Amino acid sequence: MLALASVARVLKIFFHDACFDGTTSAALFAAFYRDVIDRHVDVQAIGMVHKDGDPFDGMSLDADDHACVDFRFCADPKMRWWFDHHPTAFQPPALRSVFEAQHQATWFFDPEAPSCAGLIARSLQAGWDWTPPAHLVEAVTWADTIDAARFPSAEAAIALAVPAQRLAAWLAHGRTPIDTARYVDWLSRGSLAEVAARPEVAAQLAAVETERAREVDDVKKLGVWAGQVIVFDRFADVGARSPGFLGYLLFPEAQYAVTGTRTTQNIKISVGVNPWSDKPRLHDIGELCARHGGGGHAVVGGVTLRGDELPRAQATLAAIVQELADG
Ligand SMILES: [Mn+2]
Repeated sequence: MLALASVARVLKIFFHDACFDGTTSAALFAAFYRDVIDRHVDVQAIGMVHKDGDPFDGMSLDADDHACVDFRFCADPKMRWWFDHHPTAFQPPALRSVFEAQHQATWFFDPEAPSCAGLIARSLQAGWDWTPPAHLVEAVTWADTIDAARFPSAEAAIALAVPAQRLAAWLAHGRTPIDTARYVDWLSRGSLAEVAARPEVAAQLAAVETERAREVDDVKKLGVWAGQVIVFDRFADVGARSPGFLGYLLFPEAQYAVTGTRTTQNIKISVGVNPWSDKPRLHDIGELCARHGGGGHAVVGGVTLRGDELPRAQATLAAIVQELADG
């Protein structure tokens, strides 16, 4: 047990944006903080995206306390709490020696954990004897399933039948940073079903379902083969989404999928191994993406560049496809 004497007024939680596990992790930590550290804490949830260079550059650690969940290690001593399970958490790799030398009791890293939310739940139970409320236990179980793609089939993975999967699809696209910060607060206090039923969210979830049908047609037309890699280049279509698991449903022979998407702010290259392919995986995707300025896990990763770096993004996508296609 740690002695936690200081009372925090404002807690900033930096979390992996647009991600079911990232938001569940943030909601879980917010609930813990209210239960154990400061009942009246004002939580500010801030979505983080992986980018080339230091993603914390320009993020001010000016609150009373700071936490980072499901996202890269930040060596600033003001980042008192840290939980991550991404093998590429230490960038540059020299940061790993800071982590290892300091051994903070409030830093947790387990690259084997299927979800960061699961890692947080286990760590807070062991260290602070805190048991999450039932609604968050349910969300953690879903984070383990979704983040590790533990679905029996691509059909099951893209299903929108239950609130967790509808919310995961909505988080992946279609919401604003403010929506997401409010979502984290709601989930810290209520169940996935309750959050999905909120009027602010329900209408957007319905829109996600409507767009799914159109998305199936678009993605079918979009896929281009490069060896065993299916490539979805959506750079020309600003705001278009990554097909995610839908890509594997429509192109089940693919061993890897590489997608390029673009908003006005960011350009993203997403790379994944088909979880339902029985062919052996020859590449570590997180390591491959890290070499291009991104990161991720062994089976899924990405590179995020600035919105004005299209030529570099096109070259990066081509290089990644080439490397995967060469086997
Ligand atoms: Mn995660």
